[in-house]
Amino acid sequence: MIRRTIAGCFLGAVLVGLIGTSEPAKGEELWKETPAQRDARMQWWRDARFGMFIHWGLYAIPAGEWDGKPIAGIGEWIMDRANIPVADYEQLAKQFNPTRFDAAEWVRIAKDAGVKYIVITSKHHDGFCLFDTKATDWDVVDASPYGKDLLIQLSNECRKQGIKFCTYYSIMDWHHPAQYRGSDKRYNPTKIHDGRKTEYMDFMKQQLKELLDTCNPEVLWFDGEWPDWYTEPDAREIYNYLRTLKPELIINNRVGKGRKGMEGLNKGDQEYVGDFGTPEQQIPATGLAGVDWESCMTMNDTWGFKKDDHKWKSTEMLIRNLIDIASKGGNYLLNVGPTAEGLIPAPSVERLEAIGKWMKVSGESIYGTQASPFAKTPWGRCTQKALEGGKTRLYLHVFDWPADGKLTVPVKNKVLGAECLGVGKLDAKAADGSVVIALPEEAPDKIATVIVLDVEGAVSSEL
Ligand code: FHN
Repeated sequence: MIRRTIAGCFLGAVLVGLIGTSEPAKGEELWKETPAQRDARMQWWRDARFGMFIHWGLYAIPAGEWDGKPIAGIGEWIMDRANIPVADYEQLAKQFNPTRFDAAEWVRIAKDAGVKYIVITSKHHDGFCLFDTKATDWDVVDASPYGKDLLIQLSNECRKQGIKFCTYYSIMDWHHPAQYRGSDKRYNPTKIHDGRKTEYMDFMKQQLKELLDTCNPEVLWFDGEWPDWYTEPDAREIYNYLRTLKPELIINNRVGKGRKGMEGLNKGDQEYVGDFGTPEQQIPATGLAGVDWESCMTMNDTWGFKKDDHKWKSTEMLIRNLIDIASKGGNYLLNVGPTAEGLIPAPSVERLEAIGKWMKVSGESIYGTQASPFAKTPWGRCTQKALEGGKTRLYLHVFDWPADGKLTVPVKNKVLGAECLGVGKLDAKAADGSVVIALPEEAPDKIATVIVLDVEGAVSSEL
C-alpha cells in the first residue's frame, strides 16, 4: 500500500490530469482537476459536436407490442409499460439472434453521416447486457442464441474507422435481484432491498471495469439515476472509481443527480459530479453557459425500435437541430433504434445519408466551432472559430434566404473576406456598422446554406 501525503495526493491529481498514468489515492476528488486539465480531456468531445446514440436490446423483439396489443410509450420501456413478469421477459433472450448485425456497416453509416462518436446501450433498464459480463448470466453471450459479445465487435470497428466508441449504462436495473419494482404495476422507479445496496454498487463497478477492460469506451453515458436509493455521494464514488481506472474517461452528469440542475456542473462549486449536461429531446433556448452539454434526441418518438412508430422527423429538422445546437455551444446525440435482427431502420439510414451529404459540404461550420457571438440571428444561426493572428471566422447558416439577395451581419470588424461553402467567394462590404454580403440569387442549399465571413479581431454580440 503506497502511503500518500496530502501533497502526494495533489501531485497524483495533477499527474492524472497531465499524463494520466499515476494512480491517485482512492476517494480523491478527481473532478477537482485544473481547468487546463479538464479542457485537455474534453477537447475531442467538444470538437466532435455530433454523435450517434444507439438503443438496442431485447425490447427490439416485441418492438412495441405485447400479447398482440400495442404498448404506448418508448419501446425500450415495454417491460415496465406492459408490466411483463421477469420470467416472461427472460424468454425474449432465447429469441435474440441478430444475424444481420454488421458492425462495419453500422460504423460506415455513422461515419458517412459525419458522426464522430457512437454511444450504445451496454445495459438498459431491463438489465440485459450486450457484452460478456462475469457479473451475471443475463447477457448476450450466456442467455441468447447469438452467443457473442456485441460491444467488442462494434468498438473494434469504431477504432478501425476512426470513430470514438462510447457506452450507455443504466444504474436502475429491473432484473437485478438487489432491486425490486416500485409498485405491483411498475418496475420504475426501483427500490433497493435492505442491506443489498453495497452488493449492487459492487456489481456496477465490476461491470463498468469489464467495459473499460474489453471495449474500452471513451465516454460512460449513465442513465436511470433517478431512483431515491441512489445518491450523489454514490455518484462521486462511481465517478472517482472510473476516473481512477481511466483518467481520460469522460462521464455524463447522469452518473449522479446532475440532470436536475446543470448550473452546478463544472463551475467549480461542483454541486453535481459529471463532465457534461444532458438535456433530452430539447435544445436549451440559449444553450447552457459555462457548461459542456449535449442534447440527446430521437429521430422518431422512441429510443428502442418500435415497428409502428413512423413519426420520423424531417431531414431539414435534423440538420437544423444540429446547427442550432452547435450555434449554442452544444453537441447533438442523435438516436437510432436497430431492429432485433440487427438492422438500422431504413428511414434512419436515409436521414443519416442526407445529413452526411450536407456535412460533406458544410461540416467545417460544425466541427471544432464555438457558440455564436450573437444573441439572435433572424435569418438562421451562427457558429465561429478563432483563426491565427486574432482573426475570427464566422459561419453564417442561412435558413431563410434574403429576398433582396443581401445578408446583413451586425459586425463592425474589418472584413477580410467572404465565401459561400461549396460555391465560392462573395462580395462583402461594411455599411452603417454592419457588413452586407451579396448572395447568389438562389440558396444553394434550401435547408441551410453556409456563408463564411472572416474578420479582424474578436466579434462581440451586437444583437
Ligand atoms: O429511461 C431512459 C430512456 O429509455 C432513454 O434511454 C433516455 C435516453 O436519454 N433516457 C432515459 C429517460 O430520460
